[in-house]
Amino acid sequence: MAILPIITAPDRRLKVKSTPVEIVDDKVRKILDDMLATMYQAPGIGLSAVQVGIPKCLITVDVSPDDEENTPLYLINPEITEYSEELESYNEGCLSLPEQFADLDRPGAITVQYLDYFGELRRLRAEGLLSRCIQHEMDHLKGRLFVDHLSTVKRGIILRKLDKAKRQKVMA
Ligand code: GNR
Ligand code: NI
Repeated sequence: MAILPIITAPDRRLKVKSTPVEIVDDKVRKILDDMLATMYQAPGIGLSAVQVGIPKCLITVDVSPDDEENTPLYLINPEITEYSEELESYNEGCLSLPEQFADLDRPGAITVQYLDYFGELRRLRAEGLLSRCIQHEMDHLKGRLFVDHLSTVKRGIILRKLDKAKRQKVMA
């Protein structure tokens, strides 16, 4: 398994719309294995392939608490078939916007349909952090980051903070 470099904003590659996978073969499973290792190493609770420069509809997720057994989830070609009407607020972060956070409203619960690691069609009802994470990852597949849900002013503040942090890293 390989740890892949995670692309951070601003980068045009993060705006690319991902394309569905046609066949779930060993090549796809190898990407998912590398994504999971990269996600755990980061550490993060989710990762989309586009964040490691592969614009395909592939997502890994694991929202299990640190002190519990890992429960990795692989979602291939996910589609949300149902959103709850109730919105929930959560302080969202992103590995492609390191150390930046903002409160964001999203539907609290979703139903998602996807192909699993073996190419089997699955349906999952998710709520709480799992629902949050899947919606965040599916945004990545559409070339969207969580800051794209914010006002121009709030997005500008975060992107400038990120730019400043990056420049200070170069200087140090
Ligand atoms: O690790 C992550 N944590 C997180 C917290 C709140 C809402 C979404 C996320 S996903 C993020 C990893 C990531 O950037 N995935 O794309
Ligand atoms: Ni993200």
